[in-house]
Amino acid sequence: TTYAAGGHRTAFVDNDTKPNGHGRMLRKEDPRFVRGRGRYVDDLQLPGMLHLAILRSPFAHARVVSVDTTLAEAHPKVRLVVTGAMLAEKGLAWMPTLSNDVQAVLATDKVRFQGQEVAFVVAEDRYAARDALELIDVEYEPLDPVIDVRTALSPDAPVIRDDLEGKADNHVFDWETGDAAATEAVFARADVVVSQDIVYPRVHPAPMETCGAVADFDAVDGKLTLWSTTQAPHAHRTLYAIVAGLPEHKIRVVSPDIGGGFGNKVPIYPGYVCAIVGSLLTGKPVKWMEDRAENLISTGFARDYVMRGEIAATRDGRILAVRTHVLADHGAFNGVAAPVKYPAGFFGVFTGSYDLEAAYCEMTAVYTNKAPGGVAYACSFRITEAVYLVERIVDCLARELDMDPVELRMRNFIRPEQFPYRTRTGWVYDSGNYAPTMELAKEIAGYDALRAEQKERRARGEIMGVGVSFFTEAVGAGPRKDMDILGLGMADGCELRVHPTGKAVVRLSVQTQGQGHETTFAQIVAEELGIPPQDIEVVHGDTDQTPFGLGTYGSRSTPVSGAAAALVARKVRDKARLIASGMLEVSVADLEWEKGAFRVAGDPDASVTIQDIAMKAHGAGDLPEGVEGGLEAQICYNPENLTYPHGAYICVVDIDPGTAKVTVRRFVAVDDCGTRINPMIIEGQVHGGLTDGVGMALMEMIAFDEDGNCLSGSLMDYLIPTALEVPDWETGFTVTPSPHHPIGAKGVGESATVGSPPAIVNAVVDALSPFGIRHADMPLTPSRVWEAMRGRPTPP
Ligand code: MCN
Ligand code: CUN
Repeated sequence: TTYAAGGHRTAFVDNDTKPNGHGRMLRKEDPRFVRGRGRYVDDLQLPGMLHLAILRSPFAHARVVSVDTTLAEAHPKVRLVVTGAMLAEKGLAWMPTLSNDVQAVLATDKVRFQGQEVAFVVAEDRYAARDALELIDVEYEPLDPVIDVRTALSPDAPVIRDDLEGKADNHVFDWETGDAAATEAVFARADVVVSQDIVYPRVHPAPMETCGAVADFDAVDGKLTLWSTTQAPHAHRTLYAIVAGLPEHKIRVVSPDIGGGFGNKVPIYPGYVCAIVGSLLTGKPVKWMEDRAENLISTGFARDYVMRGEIAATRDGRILAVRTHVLADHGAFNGVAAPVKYPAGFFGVFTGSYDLEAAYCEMTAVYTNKAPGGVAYACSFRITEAVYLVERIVDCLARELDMDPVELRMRNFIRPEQFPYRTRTGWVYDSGNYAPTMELAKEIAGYDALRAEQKERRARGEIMGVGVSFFTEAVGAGPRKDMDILGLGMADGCELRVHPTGKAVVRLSVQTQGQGHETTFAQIVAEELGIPPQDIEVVHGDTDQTPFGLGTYGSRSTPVSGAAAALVARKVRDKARLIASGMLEVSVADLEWEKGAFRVAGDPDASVTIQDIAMKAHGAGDLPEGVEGGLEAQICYNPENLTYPHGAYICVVDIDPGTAKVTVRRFVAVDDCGTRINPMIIEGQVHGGLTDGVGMALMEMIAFDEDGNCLSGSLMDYLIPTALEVPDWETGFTVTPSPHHPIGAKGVGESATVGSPPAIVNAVVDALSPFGIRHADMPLTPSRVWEAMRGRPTPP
């Protein structure tokens, strides 16, 4: 259901309109996908291709005593067996992670999490490779594992990373932001202080397509081609170049169609490196494709923050300060993908959408015997955790003050005239206008009526809750002065070429995983040049064909590459203007641009279209003096700041008193991502993110037993929502353009995943308030809610 501003249900807007620029438009890529013609990594079949399978550790923590590969090597279809010791001889047993740690490609000394890579087999087919894994005999000497993040730093905890020189504990980093003393002073004089322990459990992005790669090393020209499931082809190529010592022009990384990324495909996994080694050693193309269990157990997890939130306020509901302490579980290797300057991602925006006097966060990150990762699953670089923290704790305060949670938020919003607004932790919010967004959500939801209904239902013994959240995100990393991944600055190239007949090709460094870039980037160029989006081809995901840039994550494609696409189109337009002045024999100053054509001011009949100009640029005859032939341009865009989208969400839940099952009855999401390029795609992004939110709030958790066995290695154990678990989403929008983005657009890809979990949990806690409950940790499964209703602590 879609609502226009003002809260009125709109008739379904025609999806078949063909906007010559921004607007609703069916996705150009979908004819391929709905016909089963997508080209994914696993679809690739190369002549002579071999298949790779990885042997993984059954233990969370164990010494590797010996690895015997004799029987596996004797398997008739096996071409190669590689162990950690063999990689160590070539100096390839360890690789850098995206956060300046190192991670074992194959274990040499110890295994440090269940599912860690120990050896690999390359065989003639996938089945033989898998069979041969069972012929490898590994002797382990089990060690005590560190599973509970709260005891990881105790003096008697086993040291996980004894590979690091002089490492005598499981400490990764300490980090702080804000002003501890100022915050303490505000807390000391506040009327009301509320504190709450809040856990954001470990979850997993679980994209439909697991991770994989095909590596093909051509020994004759010395060139490596790697088709891989990557969200950042250029960054990956440079890292392979550095690790392997190959020049970049001898490495081509191709990211073909990707079946969902959600951050899972940002890191470089040992499997990619194994595939490369496999191809180098066999001289054949080698394919590696994870199965579901491998994906869930061994690849990039998300969240895993144990937080204590504190909020200080006046009695009449003026929020003064927020303070938090966080214990961050980073698993066995620090594989977090975050800009170097931000070891805790953008968690610093935990001050939320509120105008505070002070804020402070203190964080300790530790190693445990669990899979590495840390930033994934529509995280907006840890903003998901930050928003959850502040939106839960604000709700706790509302309860304490006996104040309506919407009212409390409205009273404390940063006001429109305060933008650009510098937060107490140093982030500069570019623009925002929060109250109208919240008002619209209230109106669509019929908030006051819902509260009246809740009262009636309670009187009848029914359990109904209404939850609210309001978020501000920081998306679109760079600028490059502040942000880099391992020294690579976060700016994006873009190239645009208009062919003689007026068709165009735009080349991007970002890579779609389902977000519809082939459509929206064509629309961005169409809006600037007036060439129909159908006539603009988007090329991405191939380092040989696209300019350098840092890739898709943190909803940065529209804020960074989207800006680059608009500016490169304007550059082409500037050149087109020069050519048009020659064609119309007037000075440039006399030309007016009207989407798709230049016309002579005051002479409506004298005009040339962009297509005419393209032909002229390539055609016979003279161009104005100093103008080169061709109609193309390139750019490298370095954003001035992040963009700060916001949103107001309202969730209605019912809880079955007999089974404690939570049903999300309604969900209203009003998002503000500035200028909207394709509203249909935005709605799709929001629907997906809200569904993620239902999963995290009610169903999903990567759990471990005390030995470090991962209990969530299949989709029977790791539950993800389907259409059956979610309501008919009700969405609305407001538009507050970004002042520094050339078309005023802000990112939106992760907004709903960030904003929805607190709304759902707030609704459940609201429903349970008659039971005296102020907080319960996700996922709010029936058993957890059942225990909470009986005043018992959360079961594991
Ligand atoms: N868009 C728009 N107008 C805006 C903002 C965005 O029309 N003002 C459109 C964009 O043009 C793009 C889409 O919405 O087609 C998302 O844009 P953006 O917010 O820039 O996010 P990215 O394209 O950088 O996508 C990344 C983001 C992240 S980080 C995760 S995680 C996530 C998400 O996108 N993973 C996804 N959404 C996903 N959707 C799908 N289908 N699959 C994933 O793996
Ligand atoms: Cu952190 S998940 Mo998205 O940024 O690729």
